Amino acid sequence: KNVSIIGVPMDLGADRRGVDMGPSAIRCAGLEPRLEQLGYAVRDEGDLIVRRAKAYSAVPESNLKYLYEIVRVNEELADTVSDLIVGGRFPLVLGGDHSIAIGTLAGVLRHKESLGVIWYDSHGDVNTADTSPSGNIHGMALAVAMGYGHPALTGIGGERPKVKPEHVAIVGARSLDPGERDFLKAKGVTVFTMHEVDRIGISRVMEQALEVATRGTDGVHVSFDLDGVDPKDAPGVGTPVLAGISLRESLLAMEIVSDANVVTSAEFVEVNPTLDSQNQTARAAVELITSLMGEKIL
Ligand code: DIR
Ligand code: MN
Ligand code: MN
Ligand code: MN
Repeated sequence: KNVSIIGVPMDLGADRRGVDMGPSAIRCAGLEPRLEQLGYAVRDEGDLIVRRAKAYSAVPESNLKYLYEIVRVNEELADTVSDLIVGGRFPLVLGGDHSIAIGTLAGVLRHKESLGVIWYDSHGDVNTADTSPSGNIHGMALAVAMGYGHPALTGIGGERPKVKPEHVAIVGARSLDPGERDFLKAKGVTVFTMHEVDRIGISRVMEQALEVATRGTDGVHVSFDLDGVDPKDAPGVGTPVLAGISLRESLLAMEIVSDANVVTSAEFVEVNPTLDSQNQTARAAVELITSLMGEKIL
C-alpha cells in the first residue's frame, strides 16, 4: 500500500502561533521509517507553502481571521489530496491547525459520494462566522465540511458532495461553545463526549463511532486533533483542555479503527512543539498514526 505524507505548516486558523511547526516535529519524531517498518511504500510530498500574514486579512463584514490565505492553502491542499487519491495513494496530512481539514476533506470528497468522518477532538469545530467567539477558522472546519459557513470556505474544492451530519462521530468533546451545542443538536451529529468515554469506555465508544461513520458510507476519514488527548500526555497543542482521553486509550481507539479496515484518509493536527519538552506530543502523534495504520505490539 502506498502512503503519501503531506505537511501543511498552517497556524493562521488559531490565535496561538506555533502549530505551523507540527509537520516538522512529527517528521523529526520518526514517522516515515515507522511507516516503512509496517510495509508501506511511503512518499513524503513535502510541505505546502503557507505565507506568513502580517495582519488580519479579515473580509469586510466578517470576523474570519486570515480568510484569504486559509482559502488559498486549502484549495491547494484539496487538489493535492485529490491527485494523490487518483494516483492510488493514501493521503496522510500533517498539520498545522485544524482549518486544514477543510482542504483535506474537500479533496477526499471529490472521490466519495458519502464519506464517514471520525472527529477526535476536545472541541466540536462546528462554529460558523455567526457563532464563533474567536473568529478562528480552526473552530469551524467540521461545519464547513458539512456545508455550513462562509461561502468562501464552503466553496473550497469546487462542486462536490458534503459530509452528512448522520455520518459524523465526534469523540472526546469537552469544550463546546453555546452555538456549537445548538448546531450539533439541530443537525443530529453524534457526539461522544468525555461523559460517554468515562461511562462506557473508549472501546465501546469507538465501536459505536465506527457504526455511525460506516453506515451507508463509502469510506471513513479520521481527523485527529491532538488536543483530544489529555494534556498530560499531549501538552504540545495549541488549545489544551483538561481531563481528556489518555494516550493509552487513544492508541486503543486507533487500533480499533484500524481493525475495521475502512479508513481512506487521515490527518493529525494542532501539534505545537514550542510547548513540548522532548518533542513529546509529536512522538505521541507518531504512535497514534502507526496504530491507525495497523501496527501491532505482538
Ligand atoms: C473555540 C476553540 N471553540 C473556537 N476551538 C478550537 O475558537 O471556535 N478547536 N480550539 O480546536
Ligand atoms: Mn480541532
Ligand atoms: Mn481541538
Ligand atoms: Mn446515509
